[in-house]
Amino acid sequence: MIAASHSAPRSGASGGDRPPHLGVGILGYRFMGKAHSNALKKIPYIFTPPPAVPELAAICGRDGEAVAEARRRYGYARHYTDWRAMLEDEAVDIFDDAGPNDVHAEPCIAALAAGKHVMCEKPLARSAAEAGAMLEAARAAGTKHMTAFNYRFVPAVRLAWELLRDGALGRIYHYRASYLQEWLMPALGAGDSWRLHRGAAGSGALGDLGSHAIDLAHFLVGEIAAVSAVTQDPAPHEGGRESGEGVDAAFAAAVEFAHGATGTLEATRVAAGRKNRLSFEINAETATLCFDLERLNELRIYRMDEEPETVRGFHDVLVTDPGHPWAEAWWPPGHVIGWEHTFVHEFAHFLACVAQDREIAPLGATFEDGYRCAAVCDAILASAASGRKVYVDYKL
Ligand code: SOE
Repeated sequence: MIAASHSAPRSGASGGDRPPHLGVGILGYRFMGKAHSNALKKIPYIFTPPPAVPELAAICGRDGEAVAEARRRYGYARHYTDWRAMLEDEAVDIFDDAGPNDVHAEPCIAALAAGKHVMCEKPLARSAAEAGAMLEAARAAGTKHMTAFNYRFVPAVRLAWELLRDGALGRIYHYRASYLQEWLMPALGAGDSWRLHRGAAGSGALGDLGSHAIDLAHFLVGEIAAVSAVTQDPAPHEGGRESGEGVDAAFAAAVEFAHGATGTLEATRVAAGRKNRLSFEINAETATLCFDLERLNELRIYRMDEEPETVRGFHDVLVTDPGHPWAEAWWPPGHVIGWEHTFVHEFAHFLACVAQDREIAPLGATFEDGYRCAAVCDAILASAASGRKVYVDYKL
C-alpha cells in the first residue's frame, strides 16, 4: 500500500509536467541547518518527478563569517545576518527555521505574516504560550506550516502508522518510549550550547528529545490527557558550569491517553553508551510493535492474529521492500537508509503539500501538532514541580 505522501507526486501547482521551483530561505547553518540543506539538495534527483524543485535562495545566521562559509559550502545564492532582511528577499517562498528554540516564534510569525510557507524545527517553541502564538499566526496566514518532527518520516515508523491506522490492530493498551543520549555525561566534557540554557531552549532533554516521544505518541497512539512526571537537573559538568539555569538533563513521565491507554515517556542526556537511541513499544490488542532508532530500517512485530500459537514470535521486518514507505525512492531491498534520509522524506512531503496545495496533516506535524506537544511539555514540567498528576490543557 503506498500512502499518499510518498507516492510519486503529481506535477506541481504550476500545472503542466514541470514541478514548480520554490525558493527556500533558511535560518540556521549548524546541525539542523546542515541536515535541512542536505535534504533539500537531494530532492530534485531522488524523487522523479520531484514534488517541487527547492532553490537554495538564502541562508541566515548571526555570525557573518560562519554563515558566508555555510552559504558557499551548502550552495545558497545569498547569505544574511538579519532574518528580517532575508524575509524581504523576493526569491524566498519558504521560510525554514533551523535555529535555536528562542529564534522560532518571532521569525516564524513574521514569515507567516509575509505570506511565506514555514517549516520550523522542533520543539516548535519554549512553551505552549509561545507555540500558541505561532499557531494562531499560522491559522491567520493560511499558508502551509510544518513542525519538523522528522521521525514520523522513518519508513519503519510510517509502516507502524499504517498498521495501526483505523484501529486495525485493535485497542491500544500501552505506549512506552524513551530517547536516550549520553553527551551531557560529566566525563564527556560537553562544551557550552544553547541547548543548556533555559532562556534559549525552554527546557532540556524534555523539549529536545522528549518532544519526539510525545509527538510520536500523538501520531501513532492518540491524545495524551494527563501526566505524572519527575525531572532531573544534572550536577555541574566538567566545565564547572551549571547545565544552564536548571535545564533538565532527564525526565520521566507516566501518561494517560484520552482513549484509555497508559504509557511511559523518558528522555535523558546522561545515559552512558546511548548515542541517539529513540525507541518505542506499542502493545495493542492483537500485536506489539517495537522500533529502535539505532536500527532504524527495522520494525519488530509480534502478531497474535496471524500465526498459530505454536509458531508465534517477534519478527524483525526490514522495511526496504517495494511497497514499503519511500522504498521506491532509494535502493533495492536491503540497501538500507539512514538518519539523514528522514529529513529528505519530511521535506519532500512539505514541498508536495506546498506545490499541490495538499494537507500537511496527518502524515506531517503542523504547528497545531507542535503546539499540542508544547502543552504536554508544560504539563510535565508542572507535574514535576508540584509532585501531582496534571491534566494537559490544550485550550489555545
Ligand atoms: C533530529 O533527528 C534530532 O532528534 C534532534 O531533534 C535532536 O536534537 C538531536 O539530538 C538528534 O537529532
